[in-house]
Amino acid sequence: MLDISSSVSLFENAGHVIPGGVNSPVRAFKAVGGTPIFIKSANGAYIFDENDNKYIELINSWGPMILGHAHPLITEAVSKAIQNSLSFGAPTAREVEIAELIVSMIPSFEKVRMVNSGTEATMSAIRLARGYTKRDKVIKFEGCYHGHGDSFLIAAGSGAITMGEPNSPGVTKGTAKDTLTAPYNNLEAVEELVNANKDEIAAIILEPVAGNMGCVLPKVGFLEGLRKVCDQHGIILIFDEVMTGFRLAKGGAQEVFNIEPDLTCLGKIIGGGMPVGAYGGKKEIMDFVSPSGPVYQAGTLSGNPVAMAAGFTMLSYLNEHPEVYQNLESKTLTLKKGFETNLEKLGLDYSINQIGSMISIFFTNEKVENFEDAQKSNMDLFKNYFHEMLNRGIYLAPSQYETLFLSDALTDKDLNDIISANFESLKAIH
Ligand code: KE4
Repeated sequence: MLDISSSVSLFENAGHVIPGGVNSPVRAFKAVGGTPIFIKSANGAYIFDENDNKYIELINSWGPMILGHAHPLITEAVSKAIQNSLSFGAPTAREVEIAELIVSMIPSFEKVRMVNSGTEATMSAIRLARGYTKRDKVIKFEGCYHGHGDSFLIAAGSGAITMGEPNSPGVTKGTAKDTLTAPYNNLEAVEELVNANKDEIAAIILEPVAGNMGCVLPKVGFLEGLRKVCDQHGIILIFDEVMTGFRLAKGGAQEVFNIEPDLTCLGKIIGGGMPVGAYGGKKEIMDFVSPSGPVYQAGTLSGNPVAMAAGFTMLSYLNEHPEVYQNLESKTLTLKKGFETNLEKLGLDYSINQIGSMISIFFTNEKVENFEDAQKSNMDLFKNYFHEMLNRGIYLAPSQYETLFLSDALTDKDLNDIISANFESLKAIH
């Protein structure tokens, strides 16, 4: 067992002054139990905790560190930017540069607005869709997470076409009634909702590849079907690419699946590890955003020069080195093949979903195509697996409902170490 005594005492102290001892719930290890590891530093594919234990990293700050931690180009850009002060609250040349770069990278973009988180991006996109269409209702999918905006903290309604119910205290019934939910990959359910709420639906929002119920891919025809429904009924199609943007390709999932949403939300990689989000799309819609239009949205630190320096450096590198995506896919396929071989050797037939550098093992032998399927996973097995891997120095997302993200800093030896730890851990829990 690793000595994590420093994390234990830090977590104890943290609990006295921070709700749950963390600044974001998933970090508290609630789904897997035990003490969250307090990280002191990270470099490339490795993170180090407060007891100097070294882990191979497969969370990468939930996506942003696609090139690995402390990439010299990014740390250098940030160090340089800081010399000129940290924030002006006024327009800067760098914001124009990064906006031009993002518009050139994301197929559906004509204009983009920078914000400070994925949540801000999705909240703003929904408000814009409602303002533009003058309609109130939105459709989201069970198991898709779009940040902590009130309109998204909604459980599925009791019936297929009943309105949503709050799934957090503090979200009002008034808000919940305007969010309808459908099972992911279920086009018929969407058509039923649209027909039952004629001309009342402003937007359909989804993760084009889901990463918040574990990694779940769109079934063939699902995204195309949503595009068609939106075109037929004047509904704004919003891709939440906070995870998939710049991860699956430089143009995100919309490039991979060749589908043009009307609005796209971005986060994570866009900031290179700094707090950045963005939303964008066709100029006809984006020009509805203040100050060019009536839909209000603002932010003191939006387009912050230090964050823009990190983000611009990250995106420029990805834009100029498309080979990163081939590398990432090949490393992830090596991992997937290793996991599949291990499962076969141990007579286990758990499901693995993978696309690009996103991968999840579900502890169920059934296909996982939506949230209901994902819920069939054996959570106790996942929990034990998580800790077996952690104790072997492999840092996984502490929930079955999260996806793993690889970085291009992983070496062949790292991949082999992960595959060996996977075998030993699976063996240990069965
Ligand atoms: P943030 O507000 O956390 O930057 O982004 C919210 C968000 C929006 N859309 C998608 C598809 C997302 O995955 C996220 C945030 N992802 C989680 C991981 N499942 C962030 C980790 C956390 O909540 O601490």
